[in-house]
Amino acid sequence: MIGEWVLQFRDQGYLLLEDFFEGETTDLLQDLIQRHFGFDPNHYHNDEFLSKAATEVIPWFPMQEGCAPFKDLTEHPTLNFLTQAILGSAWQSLGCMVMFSKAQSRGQAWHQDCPPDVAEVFNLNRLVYTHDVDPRNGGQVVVVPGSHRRGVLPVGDGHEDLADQIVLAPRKGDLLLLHGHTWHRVTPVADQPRVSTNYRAVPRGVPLDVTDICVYRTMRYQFSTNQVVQERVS
Ligand SMILES: O=C(O)CCC(=O)C(=O)O
Ligand SMILES: [Fe+2]
Repeated sequence: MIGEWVLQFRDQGYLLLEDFFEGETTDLLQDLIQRHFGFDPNHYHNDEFLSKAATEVIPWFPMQEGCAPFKDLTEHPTLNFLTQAILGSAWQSLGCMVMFSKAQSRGQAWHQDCPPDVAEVFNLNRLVYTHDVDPRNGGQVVVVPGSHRRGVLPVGDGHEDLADQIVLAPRKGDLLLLHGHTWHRVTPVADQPRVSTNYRAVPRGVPLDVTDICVYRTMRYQFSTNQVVQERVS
């Protein structure tokens, strides 16, 4: 089983495993997330819209606050076994980030979590879904299979449909593995807020700040300095 998953991940640059986590685990995390953000769809104004942002997500780093249930998930045996099978031994965790999208927000534009300049220098993104992504509400994850081997995401519009994309609607308890060079985005979100939680990791020897620069279709953006480090034009 794990062997097939690894082959599929290596080939496709992503792997969606349904019902990977137990309901009890994800319910607890979802509850903590709701408490943190005040998860009330009416709480936020729909017309609050950032016109220039390629991506509209509010982050939370619960492990930095010692929130134990998020840490407990890092001890999940199958998750760790699978991570080691993909990354090799002595892989390192980059912690965890909850990403909250308000109602009527733009999702996340096409991006690569880290620059694809060197094939071996990448992160593994392990995404945990604590509620169903309902396609009627948007927030689906769109990926281009095999794009982790296709180099830099082409310049263009952040939410344009690409010919060979596939659209995923992960459900509560699902695990989505994404290679950091895989082209992916999150479609705009309608009336209900959306959350996902990432646990990123890197193989031994890859710098722990590998995801500090994210590649969008219009720019390379550095989070630590909040700066566009490269404008991309066709
Ligand atoms: O929220 C998602 O489903 C995808 C998040 C994502 O692109 C990321 O964590 O880098
Ligand atoms: Fe991403």
